[in-house]
This record gives sequence, structure tokens and C-alpha cells, in this order.
Amino acid sequence: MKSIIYTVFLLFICVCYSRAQNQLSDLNLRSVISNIQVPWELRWGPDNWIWATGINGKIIRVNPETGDQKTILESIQGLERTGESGMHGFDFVKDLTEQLYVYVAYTYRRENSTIALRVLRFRYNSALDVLDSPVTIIENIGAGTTHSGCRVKLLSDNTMLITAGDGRIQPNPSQNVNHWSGKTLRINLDGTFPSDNPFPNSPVWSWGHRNHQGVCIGQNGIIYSSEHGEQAEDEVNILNKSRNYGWPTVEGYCNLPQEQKFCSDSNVKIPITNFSPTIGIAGLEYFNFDSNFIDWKNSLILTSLKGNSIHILKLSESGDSITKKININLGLGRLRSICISPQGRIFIGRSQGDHYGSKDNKDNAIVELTSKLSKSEDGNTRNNENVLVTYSETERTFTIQPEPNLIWNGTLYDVSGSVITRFANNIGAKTYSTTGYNKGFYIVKIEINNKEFSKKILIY
Ligand SMILES: [Ca+2]
Ligand SMILES: [Ca+2]
Repeated sequence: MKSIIYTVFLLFICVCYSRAQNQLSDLNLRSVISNIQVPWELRWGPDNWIWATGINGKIIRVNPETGDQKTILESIQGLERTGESGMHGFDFVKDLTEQLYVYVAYTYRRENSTIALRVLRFRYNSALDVLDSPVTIIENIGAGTTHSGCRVKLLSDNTMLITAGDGRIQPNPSQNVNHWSGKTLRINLDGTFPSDNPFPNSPVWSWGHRNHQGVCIGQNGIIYSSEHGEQAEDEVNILNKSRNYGWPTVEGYCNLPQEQKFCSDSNVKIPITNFSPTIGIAGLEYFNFDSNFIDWKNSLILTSLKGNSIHILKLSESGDSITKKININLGLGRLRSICISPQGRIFIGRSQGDHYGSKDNKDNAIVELTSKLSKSEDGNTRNNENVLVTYSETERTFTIQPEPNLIWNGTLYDVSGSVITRFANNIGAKTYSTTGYNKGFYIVKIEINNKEFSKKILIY
């Protein structure tokens, strides 16, 4: 059983706007902007603002500090907005003259009244602060009112990936490599098809997909995706050219008898982790920063539509497996989009009206997730050298050893920021038992003479 292989820590903490900061957590949420269209995709722009697509067809730029908002595209004529269809993912491209373009995917209705996906390229007109000069890059990707994907992701070789769901088209197209739905598509930036794609004159790059809702690039160019399962298993995959991801015969792992035969016959690539039952996993980004989010370096951060949660998926050094999963309940409803700044700041998009929705926009928002675990209130870096923290595997204890005869207070946190215990009014060295603690990293924050020190402990 694959699920037994993984050590899964399910840690639930609730971070709410209305609560004071002396909660069980040192994770905080800061509202950047609210009352917007469902933000399907967030990306950090070259202007250091957040760019967001709205499901109804609007594209905005948002100042991440002030929440100032500029609308750079009001709407797209002919956009189909039914169920979950509408405007979806986008990415940036800069040409050799530094001209910025936006490639954006949206659904439209064809003459035969079926729904399809199209990618347009807009030029960013910086003088007027608008997107103009739309050019169709690819269209007629069969879609639907649900399961249309879609993320758009620029690769380092200047090609573009498009995650096209199966659109609930019948018969299911995901195993038909001549059909563009239920596929990862790869195109050149002018919409032609790369000559090294698996099939001649085809954008099809990987197949057997149901509805991949997130895609990002990790170390060594590894492409990760998140994908909705039907009911049993959501999937996080590593996407490879010419691989079959199993749908509709296989959902998640090749664990059922009817799945196993197909998996071996069709060389199905299984997920690197699953979520069972499904929770609607969506936006996905790679996080690789030394930061206040202690122990989140080299992780995938994943949003989900159910469970109010983001998920920290700690990657192995090689990036080809997941060593730990942390579930953080933000209490913010459906979360479809995520953006990580070049400095490692984390922004999350709330999407309350994206599902068969005519709900109003008031609960749709962009929030910043922050941690003050290793920084003091004034933001200054403290000298950690005056406190020694050691762990004894044989004794199952850890010892906190400040300079002698100083009075100190301490707090022990787990990696998600939950307080495990507090140590008040101590003098000199103290030793504490770790019996009953889960294995993993912990952080001890120590306050001496109004100065704070943070130390990481690995309990194993
Ligand atoms: Ca699969
Ligand atoms: Ca399965």
C-alpha cells in the first residue's frame, strides 16, 4: 500500500482574520484585495504586482501591498460562462524586445453549440496599462461546463503547456491520442506544434487525464501537476512526455484489480501522491526558499476546493517523491489559485463562486499567508548563537541551554506553526521529554531579556 509508505502528518490549524495573533499558530492571513471575480489564476508580474484572471473574463493587476487594482482587460467577447467554464489560466511571455505578452485560456461556444477551449495571446500595452491586440494561438480544444482544466505554463524551452481536461465529453476522449481533450498539450509560442512532440502535427504531449487543475515547475525542470479524481483519488503527478496517466480506466494509484491490468498493459504513470477521498486539489506552486515558513523549503504548495485547506507537500531531494504532507486549514472556503513571489511570499486566491455559481463576489479575494515564526516583531534578525538546543535520541529529550542564570521563556512549535508547549520563567538549562511527539522538525522560540531566538530541532 503506497499510502502506508508515506508518513502523513495531518495537522489542522485554523487561522482566522477575526482572531488575535496569540492563537495556536504563528501563521497569519493578510487580506490583499476582496470582492473580485473568482480569481482562477494568480501570477507574480514583472511589475511586482499580482496579475489575476477572473472567471468572467476580467484580468486585473493588484498591488500586493496596498490592494490597489487596475483592470487591464474588461472582458472577452464570446466567453462562455456556465458551470465552471469561463476564463482560466494564463502565463507571461517576453519577446526579445522585452515586450510582454499574456497567453490566456478561456471557454467559448462553437457554431455547433459545443464548448471548447481557446488560448489567446494579448500584448501588454504599458503606456495605456491595458491588454490589446489579441491573437488566437490555439482553439477547438473540446471542453465543457466542467472539466475544462485549464492551466497555461511557459516552459524553459519557450514552448507552452496547456492542461486540457476531458470536458466530460462522451465517449471519454482521454485515451484517444487523436483527440486534444483529456491531455497535456504542448505548443510553440505561435501556436504551431513542436516537432519533438510525441505525434506528428499534434499538440498532444501526455494523455489519460481527467482534469488537471494545477501545474508548476520544480528543481531540474520537473513538471508537477494536480488532478481531480472522480471520487476516490485526487492525484499529484510528475508530467512526462508520451506518458499515459490512466483516466478513465485508472483513478489515482493502480490499486484495483481492473486498474492493474490496464496499468501494466498501457505503461500508466502513477501519481507521486494521492488524496483519498477527493478534495478537489487545484492551484500548485513550487516553494524553495529559506524563510519564516520553517521546513517548507523544497515543497509543493497545493490549494484545494474542499476542506478550506492548503497542503504542503515536502519533496525528496531529487524531487521525484513526497516525504511528508501537511494540511493547513485556513478556514477560507474554496481555494483555487496560488502565487509565490520571487522572494517567497505566498498569495492565495479564494474562489467562492466558481462552481455552478452566480454567487456574488464578496467572498472572492486574494490573501497573503505570512509566518512570523523566526522573526521578532521589529523584523530584525536575532543572534541565535547565545542559545544551545540539543536533542538526545537515547534519552528522548531535548535540552534548551541559554547563557547561565538568565531568565527565559520558550515556546515549542511544530512545522505548521502550532504551539506544542510553552516553558515560562526558566533559569538556566532545562531538559524536556519528547515522549509522544511525532517525528520531524520542531522550532523552539526563546525569549531572553526581550530578545527572541529561534532554533530548529529534529526529533527522530
Ligand atoms: Ca491518473
Ligand atoms: Ca486507483
